[in-house]
Amino acid sequence: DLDTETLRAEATAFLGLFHAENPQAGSIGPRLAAVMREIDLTGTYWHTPEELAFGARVAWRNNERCIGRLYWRSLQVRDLRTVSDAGSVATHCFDHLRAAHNGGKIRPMISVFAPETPYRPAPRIWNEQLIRYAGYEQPDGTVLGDPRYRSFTSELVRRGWQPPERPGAFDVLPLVVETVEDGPQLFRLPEEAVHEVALEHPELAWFAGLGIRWHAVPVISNSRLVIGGVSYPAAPFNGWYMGTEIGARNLGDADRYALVPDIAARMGLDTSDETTLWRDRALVELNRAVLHSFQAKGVTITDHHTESQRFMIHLEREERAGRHCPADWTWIVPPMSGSQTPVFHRYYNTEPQVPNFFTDAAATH
Ligand code: HEM
Ligand code: NRG
Repeated sequence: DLDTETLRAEATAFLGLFHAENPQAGSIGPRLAAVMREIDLTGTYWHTPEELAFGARVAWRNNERCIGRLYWRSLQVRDLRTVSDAGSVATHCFDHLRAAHNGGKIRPMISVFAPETPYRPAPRIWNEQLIRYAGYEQPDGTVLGDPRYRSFTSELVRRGWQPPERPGAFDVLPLVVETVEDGPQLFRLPEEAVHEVALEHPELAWFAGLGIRWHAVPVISNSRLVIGGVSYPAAPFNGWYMGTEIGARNLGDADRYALVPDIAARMGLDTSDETTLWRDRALVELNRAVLHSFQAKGVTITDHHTESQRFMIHLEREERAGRHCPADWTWIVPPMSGSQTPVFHRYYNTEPQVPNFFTDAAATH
């Protein structure tokens, strides 16, 4: 039928790529024949560990939104395809957090759980990332914590999650793993798997008193990894943070923690007149605090100038390898001082490529 027809075509294209870039893997003929036979019999096929690792790395290499792709070859791949029950998925996610944190020297890593198959739906992780902070709607309509997770937080409360006795602005949400057998199940994250950095500023002594913190490792957990037509809906992955993700967006956006007006006021800036650029000045200090605090604690982080330069090197390397590197300007250009980075001043290939990561609309909370 049409589905297996598409699967055959995507499997063929992927195996072609795999064998072209990995000559040591031998000739494609026998492998291709075996995969076609397997699709005939089962409606899907099982990647070799080598195909899986290559496919995950190339999915990163192909992701048009990621500025950190220079390191795509270094991705550590945890092959957990035989793991499918909710409790084991959760436990392996917590192990992933510990292994990726690595005492502060963060390792880019992906954990690939059971694939989607015609005979068994894959497990799914509801959370956007393994570590996210609750957002509690207050009686006065404001939100305590991260407003982005306001509806997800109330959904979890409906499902029996008990927030801490005294709710705070940085309460880690439980993990939700859904399987066909057991439906969605909630798991509290073990404390030692959650590493956080308390923010302080290199000069502004009052900054530490604000009690702002952020988690050390971003592990995206609601992206579907697709390799050669096979879907892995549960495949959480991480690299390290670029400071602006935290300082300019998570803590700065008006619909997130919205800290800029408060910091500007404490800096004594004139916030009655936009032309003083108080927003820009406060945003810079907030971002300096993020980079400074991660560095002081020995947790890997990068700044948007360094990462932009590295991305330019990546583009050069890809071109030299004869590949078209797809990139989305609106995601690649950093959210502050864009024109001060080289990635701002050019156009990119936008033709999408597979393998890749896809965000399921249904899985977004
Ligand atoms: C997006 C940096 C590693 C896959 C991004 C973004 C940044 C970034 C700044 C944009 C995020 C945003 O604006 O919200 C980095 C850095 C890494 C890294 C510094 C350090 C090694 C990885 C790894 C993978 C990956 C290991 C996958 C294996 C992605 C994907 C997106 C993305 C799929 C799009 C996310 C979305 O659609 O929300 N990355 N990244 N990145 N990155 Fe990376
Ligand atoms: N902006 C999000 C994270 C998105 C992906 N960024 C990375 N990915 N650095 C946030 O939590 O702020 N990564 O795999 O390292």
